[in-house]
Amino acid sequence: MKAVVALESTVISHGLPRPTNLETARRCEQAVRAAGAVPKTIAIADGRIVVGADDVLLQRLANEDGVAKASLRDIAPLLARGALGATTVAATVSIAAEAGIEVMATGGIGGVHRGADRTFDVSADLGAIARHPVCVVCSGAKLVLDLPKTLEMLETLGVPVIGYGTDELPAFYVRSSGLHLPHRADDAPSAARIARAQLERGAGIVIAVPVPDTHAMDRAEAERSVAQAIEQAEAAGVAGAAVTPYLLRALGEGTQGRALAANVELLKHNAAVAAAIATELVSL
Ligand code: PSU
Ligand code: MN
Repeated sequence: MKAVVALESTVISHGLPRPTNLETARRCEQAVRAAGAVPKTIAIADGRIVVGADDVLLQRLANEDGVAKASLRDIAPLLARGALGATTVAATVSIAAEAGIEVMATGGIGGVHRGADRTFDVSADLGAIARHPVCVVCSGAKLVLDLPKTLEMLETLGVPVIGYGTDELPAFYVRSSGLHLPHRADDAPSAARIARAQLERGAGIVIAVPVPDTHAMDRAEAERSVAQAIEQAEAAGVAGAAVTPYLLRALGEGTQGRALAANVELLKHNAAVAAAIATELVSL
C-alpha cells in the first residue's frame, strides 16, 4: 500500500495571497511526492467531495473569487448548492477519515481565539481532530490564537499533541510558544508509532513541528504584529469565519512579508514530515 497525505485547501483560497497560494499548493504536493508518498488535496467542487484535486481545480481554488471556506458545518450545504469550497482542517480530517487516509498536513490548526470568553470562537478543528482517526501534522496552532487555552482544550478533548523534536508547543511562525508539551517524538518512526496507537483508538492526534530555523520569526516581534492585527480586526468588526483569513492577511502586511515566507516554508516542511510519517505508518 502506498502512503497518502491529505492536504487542506482553505490555506490555498483564504490563507495565502495570490500567486503565492497556487505555487505553495503545488510545492506542498511536490514535497509529499519527493518523500515517496501520494498527495491528495481535498476540496468541494461541483456537488462532489474531491479527494485529490487536479491542477485545474488547484488553480480554481487559488484564483476564483468567492470560494467558500468550508468547515464541517458547510460541507453538506456546499455539496447541495454545487458550490466551490476550500476545506479547513476540520472538514479535511472528516473527509480524509472517510476516505481511509491516515495523515494530513497543514500550517497551523485552528483553536481557541483570544477573547473566546466573549465570542465563543473556538475552531471546529479541535473537536474534529478528537473525533476522527487522522494524524494532523502542523506547526502547532496559529499565533493569533490563545495558545494556552487551545492546548487546554486539546487536553480536554483527549487529543495527544506530540512535539516533533521539541518539548514545547510550536507557535506557527515562531519555533516555540514557551508552553510545555508532555510528549515528544524525535523522528518519523517514533511519531508514527504513537500515531498508530492513537489511530487504533479511533481518534486523532497532532504532531507539532517547529518552523525551520532559517525562516523562524522572533517571538516578541511576531507577538507585536499579532496584537496589531487583532486590534485592526476588532476595529473593522470582523467576526466568525472571516477572522482567521483577515488576521493572516494583516500579519503578512505588518511584517513586510516575513510572516508569509515563514508560512510557506513551514507548509512545505510539514508536508514532507507528514509524508515521512505516512510512509512509516503503512508498515505498522
Ligand atoms: N493555517 C494557515 N492558514 C489557514 C488556516 C490555517 O496557515 O488558512 C485555516 C485552516 O484551514 C484552519 C482554519 O482549519 O484556518 C481555521 O479556521 P477557523 O478558526 O475559522 O476554524
Ligand atoms: Mn472560528
